Amino acid sequence: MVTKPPVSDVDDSGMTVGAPKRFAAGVPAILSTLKHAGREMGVKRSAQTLLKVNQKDGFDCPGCAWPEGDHRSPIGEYCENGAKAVAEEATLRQVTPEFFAAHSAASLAERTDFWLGQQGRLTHPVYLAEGATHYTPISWDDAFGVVAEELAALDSPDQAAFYTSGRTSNEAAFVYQLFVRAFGTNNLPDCSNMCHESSGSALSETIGIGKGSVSLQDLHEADLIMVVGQNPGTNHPRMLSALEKAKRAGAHIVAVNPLPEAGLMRFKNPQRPNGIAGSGTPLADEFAQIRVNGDLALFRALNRMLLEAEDAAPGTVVDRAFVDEHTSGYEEFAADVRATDWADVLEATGLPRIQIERIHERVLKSRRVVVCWAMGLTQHRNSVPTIREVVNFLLLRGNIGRPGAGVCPVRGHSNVQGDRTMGIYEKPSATFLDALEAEFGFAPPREHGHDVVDAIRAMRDGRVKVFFAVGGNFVAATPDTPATEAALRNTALTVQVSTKLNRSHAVTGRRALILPTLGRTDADVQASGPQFVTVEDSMSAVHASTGRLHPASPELRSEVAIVCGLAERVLGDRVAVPWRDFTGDYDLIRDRIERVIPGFADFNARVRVPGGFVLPHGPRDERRFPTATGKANFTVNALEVLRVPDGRLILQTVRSHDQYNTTIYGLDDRYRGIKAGRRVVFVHPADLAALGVADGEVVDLVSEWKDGVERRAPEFRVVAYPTAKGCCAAYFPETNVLVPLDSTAEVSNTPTSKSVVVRLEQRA
Ligand SMILES: Nc1nc2c(c(=O)[nH]1)N[C@H]1C(S)=C(S)[C@@H](COP(=O)(O)OP(=O)(O)OC[C@H]3O[C@@H](n4cnc5c(=O)[nH]c(N)nc54)[C@H](O)[C@@H]3O)O[C@H]1N2
Ligand SMILES: Nc1nc2c(c(=O)[nH]1)N[C@H]1C(S)=C(S)[C@@H](COP(=O)(O)OP(=O)(O)OC[C@H]3O[C@@H](n4cnc5c(=O)[nH]c(N)nc54)[C@H](O)[C@@H]3O)O[C@H]1N2
Ligand SMILES: [Mo]
Repeated sequence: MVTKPPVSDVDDSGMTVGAPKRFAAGVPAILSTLKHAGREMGVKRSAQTLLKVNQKDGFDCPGCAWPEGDHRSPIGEYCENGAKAVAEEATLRQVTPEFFAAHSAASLAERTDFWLGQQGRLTHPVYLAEGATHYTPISWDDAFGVVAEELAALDSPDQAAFYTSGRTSNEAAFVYQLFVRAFGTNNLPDCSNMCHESSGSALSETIGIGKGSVSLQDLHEADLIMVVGQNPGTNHPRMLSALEKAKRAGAHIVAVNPLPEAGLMRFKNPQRPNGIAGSGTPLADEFAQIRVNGDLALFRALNRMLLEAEDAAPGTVVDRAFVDEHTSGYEEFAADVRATDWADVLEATGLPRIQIERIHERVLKSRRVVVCWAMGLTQHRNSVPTIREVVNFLLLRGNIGRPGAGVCPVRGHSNVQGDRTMGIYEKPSATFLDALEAEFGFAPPREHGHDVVDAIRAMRDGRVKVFFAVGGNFVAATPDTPATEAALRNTALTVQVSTKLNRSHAVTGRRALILPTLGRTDADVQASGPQFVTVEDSMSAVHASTGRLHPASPELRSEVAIVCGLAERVLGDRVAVPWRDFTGDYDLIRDRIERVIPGFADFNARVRVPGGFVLPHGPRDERRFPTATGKANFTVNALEVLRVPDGRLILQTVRSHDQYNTTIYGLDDRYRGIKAGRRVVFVHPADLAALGVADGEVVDLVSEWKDGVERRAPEFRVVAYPTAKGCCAAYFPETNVLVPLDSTAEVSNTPTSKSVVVRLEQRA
C-alpha cells in the first residue's frame, strides 16, 4: 500500500511572516507557556505539574537533557518549551478504542503528526490484525502473545530490531536491553544514531569516553564559551540561564551558526526583574555566520593560528606540559594543520578572515574554554572529523580536565545519555557484555547489531521482520520517508510502546500493536508501592524522577512492566531473570544496574539523596584518557570544501520553536518570525535574486544526490531570511523525504540531515 504523504491537514492559509526576533524568552515566553499549559491541562493540573518540573522531589522534565543545577527556582525550574513538553504529555484529551473505531489506519496515515499528536493520550492496547482496516482493543496478555508468536516464527533473533527513543528511563532501558540480549540479538537501534552518535564516535576515539566533560559550574567559570551548531533559545532554553551567569562573571561567548538565532543574541530571563521589564542580557560577543558545514575549516584555521602564535612566542600558547604528558599524535596533527589553506577556509566557512582572526585573539586571551555543540555539528557526512578537530582545538591549550574548560555536546532527549549508559547500543563493548553474562548467567550475543539506518535497510531487504519500538516516532524521524515507510510495511509485525499517537502507528507491518504507556508525569504504582525512575542528564548527573499525576487510564502500564511482562512471555524460563520482581520493585533493577555498570555503587542510596550523583568521567576527573593509546589523541582531519553545483543550495533541516522533534506543539516559530505555518524555506535574499525566485513564492524542494534519484518535498513558501549565503533551512520532519537513506556520516552512520543539496523548483 502506498499512502499519499500528508502535505497538510492544517489550515495554514493565514500564515504570516514577520521579522526575526533579536532576543529570547522574556514576557512572550511566559504568555506562551500559560496558553499551552491551560489549553491541554486546565488550570489546576497545570499548577500541579509545572510546580514539580525538575524539582528534587518532582519529575524530570521530558523535554531536553540540560542539567538542573543546585539552586532551583521554587516557582518553576522549567522553560517555555519544557512546559509545552509537559502539557503535551499531561493533556486531558484521550485516544480511546472509540477513536480507533472511527478512524481507519489508512486514514491516520494521511494525517500530519501535528493532527495526530493533538488527539490526546493513548488509553488502551490496540491491535491491527492482518488485513484489518482498523485497530481494535486487545488485552495485554493477547498483545504479548502476538509478539511472542512472531518472534518465535523467526529463523534467527537477528530478524528482529528493537528501537529506543531517549525518554526511556534507566530502569526501563536496562531491562529492555537485557530482554533483547537474552532473546539473542544486539539489534538495538536508538534515536542517538540520528543525533549525537557523531559526538560519541569522535569523543570515544579521542578522549576515551563518548560524553561531555563539563559541569554547570565549569560553564559558569569559563572565560570563553563557543556555542557551535546549536539553537539553545529553542531547544535548551535553560542553557540561556547558564550562559547569562557566565557572562555576568566575565565570560565571552562566540556563536557559530548559519542562522542568527535569537537565543544566541540576547536573553531576557523571565526569572529576573531586568528580564521582564528591562532589555535583558546580550549573549554572543561574536556571531560567526558560518556556511553550513564550514566548522571543520574554522577549527582547522583556529588550530593553525594557535600553532603559529606558539612559533612566534614559544612556550606561551600551546600547553606543552599537558600535550607531552597526556596526549598522543601531536606532531602528525601539527604538521598537517600547518598546511591548512586559507583559501579553502574562507570558501568553506564563508567568513571574513578578519573575523576568524578576532576569534583567535579571544581564544588566546582565554585560559578556560568550553565548546558546546549540537545537531549543527553532528548531522553532516564529515561530522566525526569535525568534532575530532574541535577536540584538537581544546587539547592544544589543555582545555580538558580542568575547571572552566572542556567538551560540551548538548544532548537532546532527556535520557538519551542514560539509555546508552544502560546498554542501549548496537555495538556493545566486550566488557559490558562480560559483566552482563557474569550477572545473569546467559551468553549474550557478541556480534554487533543494526543501527537505525542499517535497520531500515534490513527491513527493506526482508532481513528484519519484527520491529519493536519503546517510544519515539521512527517513521517520521528517520530519513528518506517513502523508502523507510516501504521498509516498515515490508515487516510481519510492528509494535509501538507509546504515550501519544504518531505517524509510526499508521505505517505498519502486516500486523501491528500500539501499547500505551505511562509517561514521566504519571504516578507509577507497582506491587511494592509507588515507584520512581532515574535519568542521566547531559552532564552525567543521575537523579530520580517521580511522576504524580493520575494516569489517563487504568490500562496504562509502565515501560518497565511492559518490557518485563513481554520478556517473561517470550523467554519463559530460558534465562533466570526475576522479571516479575523487577516490575514489582524498581530498587531490584537498580541493584542489578549497580552490579553490571561502573559508577553506580550504592545506587539505591545515592539516588535517594536529593539531586542525585554524578557518574565518574576519566578525562574530567583525573585527566585519565581510556583510549587505545591510553592518552588523549590528536587526529588528522582532512578539509574538504562542500561545493554545490550552480543554482543549488545546501539545505539544513531544523526544529521550529513549536515542536519537539516529530511532536508538533503548534504552528508558530516565534523567534524566526513565522506564524501559523510550517511549510517554509528560509533563503538569503542574494540567493533569491540570483535564482530569480521571489520572497513569498511557493516552490518544491528537490534534493539531488549521487544516486541520481530526485527526492521532492512539495509546496514550501519562500522566506527571504538572513541565513548564510548559499544555504537554506526548512523544518524537520516535513523535509525528511529529501535526505537519502544512504547519505550518512562517516563512522557514525548518522543521516546527513544538515547538509542536503537542493534546488528550488518554481511551480507552474
Ligand atoms: N523544544 C525543543 N527542545 C528540544 C528538541 C525539540 O525538538 N524541541 N529536540 C531535542 C533533541 S532530540 C535534540 S538533538 C536537540 C537539538 O538541538 P539543536 O541542535 O539546537 O536543534 P536544531 O534545530 O537541529 O538546530 C541546529 C542548529 O545548528 C545550526 N546549524 C545547522 N547546520 C550547521 C552547520 O553546518 N554549522 C553550524 N555551526 N551550525 C549549523 C542551525 O542553524 C541550528 O541553529 O534539542 C532537544 N531539545
Ligand atoms: N531531518 C531531520 N531528521 C531528524 C533530525 C533532524 O534534525 N533533522 N533530528 C534527529 C534527532 S536529533 C532525533 S533525537 C530523532 C528523534 O526521533 P524519535 O525519538 O524517534 O522521535 P520523537 O519525535 O522524539 O518521538 C516522539 C514520540 O515519542 C512517544 N513518547 C513520548 N514520551 C514517551 C514516553 O515517555 N514513553 C514512550 N514509550 N513513548 C513516549 C510519543 O508517542 C511521541 O509521539 O529525530 C532525528 N531526525
Ligand atoms: Mo536528538
